[in-house]
Amino acid sequence: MPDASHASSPRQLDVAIVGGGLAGLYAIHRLRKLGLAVRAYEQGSGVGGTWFWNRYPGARCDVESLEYSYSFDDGLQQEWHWPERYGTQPVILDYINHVADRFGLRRDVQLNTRIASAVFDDTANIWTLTTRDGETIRARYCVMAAGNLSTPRVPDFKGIHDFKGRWYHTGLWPQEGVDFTGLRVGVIGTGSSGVQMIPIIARQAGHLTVFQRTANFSLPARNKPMTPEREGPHKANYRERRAAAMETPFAIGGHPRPTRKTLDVPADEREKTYEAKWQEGGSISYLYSYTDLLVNKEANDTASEFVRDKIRSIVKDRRTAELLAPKDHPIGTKRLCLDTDYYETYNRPNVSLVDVRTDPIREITPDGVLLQSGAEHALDAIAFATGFDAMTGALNEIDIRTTGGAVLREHWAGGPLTYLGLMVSGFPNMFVVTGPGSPGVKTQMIASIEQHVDWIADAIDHLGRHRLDRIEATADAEGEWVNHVNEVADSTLYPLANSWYVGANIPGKPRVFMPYVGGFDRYKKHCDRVAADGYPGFVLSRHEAADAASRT
Ligand code: NA7
Repeated sequence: MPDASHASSPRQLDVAIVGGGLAGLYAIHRLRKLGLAVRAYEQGSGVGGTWFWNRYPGARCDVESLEYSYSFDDGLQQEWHWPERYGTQPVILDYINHVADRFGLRRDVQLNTRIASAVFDDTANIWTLTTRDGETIRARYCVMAAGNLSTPRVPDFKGIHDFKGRWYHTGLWPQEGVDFTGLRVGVIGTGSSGVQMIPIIARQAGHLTVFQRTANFSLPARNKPMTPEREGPHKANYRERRAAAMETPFAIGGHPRPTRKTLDVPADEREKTYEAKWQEGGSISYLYSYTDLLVNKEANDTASEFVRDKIRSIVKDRRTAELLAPKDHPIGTKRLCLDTDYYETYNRPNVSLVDVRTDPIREITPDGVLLQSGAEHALDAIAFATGFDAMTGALNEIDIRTTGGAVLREHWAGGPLTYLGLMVSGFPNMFVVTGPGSPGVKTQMIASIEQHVDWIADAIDHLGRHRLDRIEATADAEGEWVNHVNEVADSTLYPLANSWYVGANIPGKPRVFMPYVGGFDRYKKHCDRVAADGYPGFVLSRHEAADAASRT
């Protein structure tokens, strides 16, 4: 419960952290080590963020578990045992809870607390955060660790509230789980969440109807139990492996970098390479087949067609296979899904695929889903796998402004503007973890979280050591960075896809390519250089009014 005792006298912090997921927890740990008074505010009733909320059947990380974990403490990474190649949601949530206990983080997390507004007082040099329950918190610095895929979106379908059955969203899945046994179930959406969930629901449901607007590429995960032969050598060289991962574009180690261009390789050799990668499982390995798969359309076509042919060979019904074979985007330009038996599921007699690209959903009726053509699909339950207001949704839900008149929603009305994805001009002392303009979502997320939080902690430490107390990105640096992010994206195939990277799943959202796709390695070096050079692109200052206020 929110701590009502602070309603009248605001809590005073050095750093207020919004979010109690992987980023918020590490921020507590890292900033506390600087001797700062910190506290994280988390709307969930438990820590874990994404892994707290996304409890849909089959929810699993698509990065291997030995990689997708914190690196900041060697004892932690040595003692934790991951039971499988890829972590499931329950196991990852257990891990996060273990971390919270092991490092005593819970005492600085306030659960069930949603931040409604954050206002920076330009004169007093202080952020004031207000919770939905009216508690106020004052802090010198504010760290937004609110997540990139944390604002679930159910499309605004007419009639949804009159549906007689039960409906769910993957990102707000009931903690007690859902029993679909024998029911007529509809899944709307075939991104990563739908692709993971569909095979499992198909095994429970009486009948499963999948409503697909856009086919996505999916590769076999080839999940398997962790073996001592896999775990032992990895842990024996964990530090070296983590350091090597920092030198890669996705912050994921263990995959040799490609050296050859796709079209320099004879077609039969290419097929063998793709086949080996398909058998190996995982997305990085496949995208690392050749150097140019994400920048050369003709090269990409070969990798895309290989997967389309796989789909055609697995799915028996030809029409269904063609519907499932993506043709509107190059492979890898949308989040590449990993699955277990996804395409095979469409061979089950109790599963049908409905193409809502050619015949869109008109409305949800009390009995099911009605399409524009008039066709109606009777359902007992609907699972929305329709995604999130990605990257900007969580911050835009908070009323973030300054007494000087800056309003984040207005500043970002045409798309998010940041410098390095870390700060926003006009909003001093507010840091963003893995936000738009950073490579976060295109990398092993925990590596990016640690890199961002370390950079933020070092910046705050730098300010303190130089008796400074304000840092702000300049508008020029922000503009240059946004241009750079766009230029890099435009040199790749990414902008060809309608994905959440460009906000395409949210009607009316400005189409801007949000992640930095120049690579984690390049980005980290750039951030390190900015810090080493005394923070060019930022204005660092000492704030007299705040000094006066703090003396009174
Ligand atoms: P995604 O990847 O955004 O997928 C959402 C899916 O829902 C996608 O197939 C959408 O089709 C579909 N969708 C959205 N709105 C509609 C409507 N109105 N009608 C029909 N279909 C719709 O979200 P996920 O949760 O699967 O994955 C998010 C990330 O989490 C993932 O990338 C990983 O990083 C982890 P569309 O493609 O827009 O045509």
